[in-house]
Amino acid sequence: MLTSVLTRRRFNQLAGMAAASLAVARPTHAQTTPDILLEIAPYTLEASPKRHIRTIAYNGQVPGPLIRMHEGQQQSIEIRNKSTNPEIVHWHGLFLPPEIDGAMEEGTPMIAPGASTRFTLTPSPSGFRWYHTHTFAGKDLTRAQFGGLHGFLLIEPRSNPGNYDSEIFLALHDWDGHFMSNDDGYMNPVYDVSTINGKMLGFGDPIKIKPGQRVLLHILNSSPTEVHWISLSGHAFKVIALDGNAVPRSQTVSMLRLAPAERISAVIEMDNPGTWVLGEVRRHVQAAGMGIVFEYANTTGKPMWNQPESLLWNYHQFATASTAPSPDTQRINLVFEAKFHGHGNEEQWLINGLSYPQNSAPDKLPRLRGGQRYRFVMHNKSMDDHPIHLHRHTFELRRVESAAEISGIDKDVVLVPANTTVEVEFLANHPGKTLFHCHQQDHMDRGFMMVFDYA
Ligand SMILES: [Cu+2]
Repeated sequence: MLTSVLTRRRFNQLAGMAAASLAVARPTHAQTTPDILLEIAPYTLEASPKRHIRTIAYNGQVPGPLIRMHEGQQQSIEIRNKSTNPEIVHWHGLFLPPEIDGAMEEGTPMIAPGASTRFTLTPSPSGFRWYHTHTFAGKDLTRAQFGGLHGFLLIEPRSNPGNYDSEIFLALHDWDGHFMSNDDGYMNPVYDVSTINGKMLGFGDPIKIKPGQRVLLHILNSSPTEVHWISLSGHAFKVIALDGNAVPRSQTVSMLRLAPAERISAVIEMDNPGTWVLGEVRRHVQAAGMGIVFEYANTTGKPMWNQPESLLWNYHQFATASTAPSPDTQRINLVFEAKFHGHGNEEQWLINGLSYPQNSAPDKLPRLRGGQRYRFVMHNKSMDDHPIHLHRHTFELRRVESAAEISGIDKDVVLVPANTTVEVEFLANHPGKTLFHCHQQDHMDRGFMMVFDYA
């Protein structure tokens, strides 16, 4: 308890510091070397020799550096913004105070161009997390999550059985987006280039493996807007964790589905020597570059791609049958809708009839109380699927698409398909402002956010 109090005071101090540096827009000169230094600066990504993408990156690489922390072990962080726009870094999946969580809607200060910020954080919970920018893109489809500001974050557990020989981290991303009007008149981003770890298929280094290895794959969908379906030809995935949290029932599948911001950890038995493609199942997305080559030692030849046999994906397969719903859980209805502004125009997104920030006014906001367990009953009354993210908390999937109640799947993002209802439960045990939003950048930019607050 004492540590958390001290930490909190420290955070407040540091939040003040960051605000000061925003005002003077001048780098903070640190006396000691931080544990983690992130430098945000313009960068040209070579997705292939013919595809150069001018973007913004962490430490001159896309994805940013893989950050490993140990659960509960305090880390000092320094972020330098050498770009020309204010920036902010969100630590996705961690339980951090709102002052440093990395959303301006929660009160984390933005870092002005040329300025730096320093703070400490105590990482929890363990598992596969990530860090990314949390700014506004609007009509500029090179900014915010459309760009290169994302990276892997692994919070090592206090003990790790380590039933694998090597770990591989892969990030799926889409680039060079432009808005296109679809049949119903809605504007959606479409992309010319898709990459895994910043490279188009055939242009990155192959992943070298040895027969008999057990590889633990950590895969992140950092796409600004797109759901992706992934398969590794000749192999299957034994899914052990969703969004970094162990699933109650591991299952072996031939294809993974990842909505924006979702992560999957899976073990692959490397028992089929050859040269294989891991890639997007949809042909046109793989043709745009979303693939990477797995190459066994002493094999040559053209990488092989086979369409997976089963294209089924659902969350249920990893869950256990439900435990009885706890009687003291309070239900909160959240209705998602689009307000259409006419053919070729961008729609506005509404939660319970209002966009952010109107929906988060004290008289409109569902009231939460610390220590209480809640069930969000999310009714998606739109024609789009939405990857819904709750900051600073983990929720448990309880019902997906009107199927039977389930339990045991803890996540921080859930895809709520069009015209369905999804129910999740969480314990309100991280007081302060908490951002709830659709992780699709163009949707959150057009009002699909809400900020809860409780003491
Ligand atoms: Cu959405």
